[in-house]
Amino acid sequence: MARAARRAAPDIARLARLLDDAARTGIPIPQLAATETLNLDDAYKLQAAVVERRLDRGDERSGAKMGLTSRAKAAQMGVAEPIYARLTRGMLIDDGGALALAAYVRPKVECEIAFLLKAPLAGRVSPAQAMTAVEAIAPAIEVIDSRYRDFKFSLTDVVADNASAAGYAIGPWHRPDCDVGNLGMVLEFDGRPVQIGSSAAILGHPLRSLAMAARLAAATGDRLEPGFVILAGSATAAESLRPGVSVRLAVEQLGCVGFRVAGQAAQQQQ
Ligand code: 0L1
Ligand code: MG
Repeated sequence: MARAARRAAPDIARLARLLDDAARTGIPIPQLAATETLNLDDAYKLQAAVVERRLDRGDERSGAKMGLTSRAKAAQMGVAEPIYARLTRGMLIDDGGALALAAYVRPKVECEIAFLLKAPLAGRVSPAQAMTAVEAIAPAIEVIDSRYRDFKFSLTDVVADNASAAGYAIGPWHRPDCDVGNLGMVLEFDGRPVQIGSSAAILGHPLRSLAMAARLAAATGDRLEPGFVILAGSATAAESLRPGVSVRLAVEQLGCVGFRVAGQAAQQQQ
């Protein structure tokens, strides 16, 4: 009987360099899935290697994010469960500050809830157990930006690309004594609503997403540490940024967060 050919191990260091260079230069690359056979484990290893390159340049870990947490987005990608990725301090955009478009390929924003941890979280925990590790809760905007041409990717591509994580802004922190299960969220561009949703769209309750982050961190060899910010995932579809626009997210009971978009995207300048 003919034996199945053994799959060659992917060259994680080479692929990490490709993705990291694309993120640094704003010049997108073709999908890895077109030429590489990556499984989900490979993709998470590649994600860790890409982020490690940032840390080697002096950036610091600041947290983690969950992606594809809304039913619509998961169905669009054909995935059964959300994905996990890493945040670094270099991705932080000041609330009320400016986002320099030139640093991105084709950025979009998402409406999120952020948790600040006061204790480590790992493995299988219930949403209620996850809550005991939360120091504070805030409204947050995530900036996503695919390093692949035309924002086209497979599931393993997007996991390897750190789930398109590219930036985040955090609004005022609140004591975790309000229920974030069903809060109204409105995203405005220049004062006009462009996305309206509820935090209930984040896996039914953002705390479920936090519990899942703990499980996926452990499963992918990562750790959720005290002081980490965890973005629970978007309550709405992502909205593309354009030059000059003022972005503001208002979340019921939690207040607002926002920034201004300055300059032009790297691709538009070529
Ligand atoms: O944070 C997210 O839900 C985005 C996950 C990656 C998919 C995308 O870039 O649209
Ligand atoms: Mg997101």
